[in-house]
Amino acid sequence: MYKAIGHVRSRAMRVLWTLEELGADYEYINHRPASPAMKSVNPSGKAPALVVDDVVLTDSCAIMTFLADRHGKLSYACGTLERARQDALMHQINDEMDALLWTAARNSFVLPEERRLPEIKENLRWEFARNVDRIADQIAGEFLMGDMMTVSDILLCHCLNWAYSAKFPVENDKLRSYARNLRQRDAYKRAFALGD
Ligand SMILES: N[C@@H](CCC(=O)N[C@@H](CS)C(=O)NCC(=O)O)C(=O)O
Repeated sequence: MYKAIGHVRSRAMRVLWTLEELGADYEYINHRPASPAMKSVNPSGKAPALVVDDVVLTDSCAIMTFLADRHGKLSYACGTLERARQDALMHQINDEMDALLWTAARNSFVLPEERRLPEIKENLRWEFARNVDRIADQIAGEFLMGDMMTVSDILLCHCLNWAYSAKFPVENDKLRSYARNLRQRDAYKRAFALGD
């Protein structure tokens, strides 16, 4: 059984949603990011982590990709062109969405107060709004890559949810309706409900 560690209202949601999509057996351990409990699992205090056979795996994208490969779902096979494209999409979403949202969060409440530069958020919002259309243009069907859902959809939908709560604009109808459909999935709802 997997142990999925980290609060569901953090990047841990990506891992929990992946586990639900795969129908995998797991235990959810609710540790807050940067808490002593989280540091006892991952010394950086960063969430999520996944414990597999007593080995601690870190980084949400690495964990999602590992799980998808292991269960033969939500991913194209290693060494295929589709997989290269899937990995490229993951990097793009990390560069063009996650990084901007995370920089905004760090300058709002994560960094020590004297290190925060709140004025940077206006620039980050502008850049995010520009990147939204770029990602939306790449949605090839019901899912980012067409007919098959992949871990890139979980990453993108999570970043769009995060954008909503951080008040970053997602003014693109295609992207909004794409995310709305993903949120209707039973696996998404089951993972989200872990935070209730
Ligand atoms: N690239 C990592 C980032 C992990 C990360 O920064 N997680 C946040 C919570 S969403 C965290 O634990 N922050 C606490 C900290 O940075 O001290 C991933 O995707 O897992």
